[in-house]
Amino acid sequence: MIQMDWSNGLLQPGAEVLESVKTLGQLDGLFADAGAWRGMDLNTVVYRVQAWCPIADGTEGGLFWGNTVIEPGQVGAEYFMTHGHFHRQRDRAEYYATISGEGALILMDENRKTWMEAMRPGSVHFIPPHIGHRTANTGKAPLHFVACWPSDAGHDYELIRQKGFGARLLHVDGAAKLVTERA
Ligand code: PAN
Ligand code: ZN
Repeated sequence: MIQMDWSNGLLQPGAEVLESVKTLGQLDGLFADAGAWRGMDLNTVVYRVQAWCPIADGTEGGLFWGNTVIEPGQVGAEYFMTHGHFHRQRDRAEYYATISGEGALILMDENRKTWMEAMRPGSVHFIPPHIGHRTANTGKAPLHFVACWPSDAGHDYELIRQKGFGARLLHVDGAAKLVTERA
C-alpha cells in the first residue's frame, strides 16, 4: 500500500515509487519550433512523473500506477507536452484520469491517424490497445493526471522520437487546435 493525495495525485515517495523530471533541455527535438526552444531557459521543468511499480517491470498480469504533472507553457505556439509513446507490447491498454488543470490527450493509431480528447478535472480516458499517447497542458495551471497500465506494457519511445505524431497541438487564435503535419 502507498498513500496518494487525491487533491493533486501525488504519491508518497518510497522504494517502489520511481520519479522522473523532464526539463526543456531534455526534450531536444520534441517541439516543432527549434528556434523558440533554443531561446528558452533549458532548465525549465516541463513535466514530472511518478510511477508506483509494486512488482517487477515486465511481469505479466500486474498493474502499475502513475502520476504526471505537466507545467503550463508553450514552445512557440506548441503547448508543453510529454514525449508520448506506444507500449512496447502494442496490445496493452491504459487508463488516464484528470485531477486538475486543462489539457489534451493526443492519440495516434499505427497508421498515424491522430485525434484528441479534452482533459478536464474528472475526465477519465481509456487508451485502447495499439494506440500511441501523449498529453499536453492547454491551460494556465499545472495539469495533474493519474494513470494505470499493465506491468508488462513497456514503453517504446523510438518511433515517436523519430516521426512524432500525425498532428501537433498548437495555440491558434486563442484556442487549442490539432494541426496536421504536412507530409
Ligand atoms: C504515463 C506516461 C507519462 C509520461 O505514465 O509515461 O504521462 O509520458 P511519457 O512516458 O510519454 O514521457 C503512461 O502512459 N504510462 O504508460
Ligand atoms: Zn502509456
